[in-house]
Amino acid sequence: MNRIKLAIFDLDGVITSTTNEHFIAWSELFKKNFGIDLSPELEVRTRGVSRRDSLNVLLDHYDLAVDEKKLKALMEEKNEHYRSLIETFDASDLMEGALPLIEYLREQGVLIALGSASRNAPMLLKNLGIEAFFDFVVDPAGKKGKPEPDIFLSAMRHFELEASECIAFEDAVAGVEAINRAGMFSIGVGDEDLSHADLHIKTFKALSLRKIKGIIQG
Ligand code: B16
Ligand code: MG
Repeated sequence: MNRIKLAIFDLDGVITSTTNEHFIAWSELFKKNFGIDLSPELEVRTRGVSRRDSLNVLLDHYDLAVDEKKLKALMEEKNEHYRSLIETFDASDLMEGALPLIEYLREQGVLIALGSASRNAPMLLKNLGIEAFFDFVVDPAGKKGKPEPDIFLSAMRHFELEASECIAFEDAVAGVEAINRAGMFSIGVGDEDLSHADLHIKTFKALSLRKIKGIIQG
């Protein structure tokens, strides 16, 4: 009998990589509107962070202040460009090993949810052809963004589970922090310093079925 009943996946950086597309859209926005070339090291500070919070991080970095109307216009402009960049995404853009892991977890009777901060997540899941693998997709609208735990807790509550019955996968520092604050077992994926995760793997190839079976059986 599994102890773990629900696995929650982040999208960007875990199931597919849209890091470049997000940053290209932010970079063009700042160049066009403020004549600024975004410093590449800012990219990591927008990972897993909502659109509005990402924009505020970038504006603060350059000591720029805009009113709410301009803020909304900037978010909209960035999003339109970002959506045009991900239009061509398909199954070939899935992160290696992500889908086999999801399929294995489903075979083991574990429910699958998406816990992404991205409001474009439903479109991406469709483009990637993996909508049907998800029992629940969290709507991030109106929820506190990562590192607050709300997105992960929302999936847990949907299935009326306890945190000890959930695991979650994240590529971002703020995302792992959010899982930890939710009290769930956190699995950090990728090259970032995710030493605060309960388990950190560079790629899904590093996660054997034996290991994941051990985690879900507790
Ligand atoms: P959107 P995740 C996050 O996705 C991205 O990592 C982050 O860069 C982005 O700002 C955020 O989604 C919001 O995305 O503008 O599409 O609503 O990693 O939580 O899946
Ligand atoms: Mg992410």
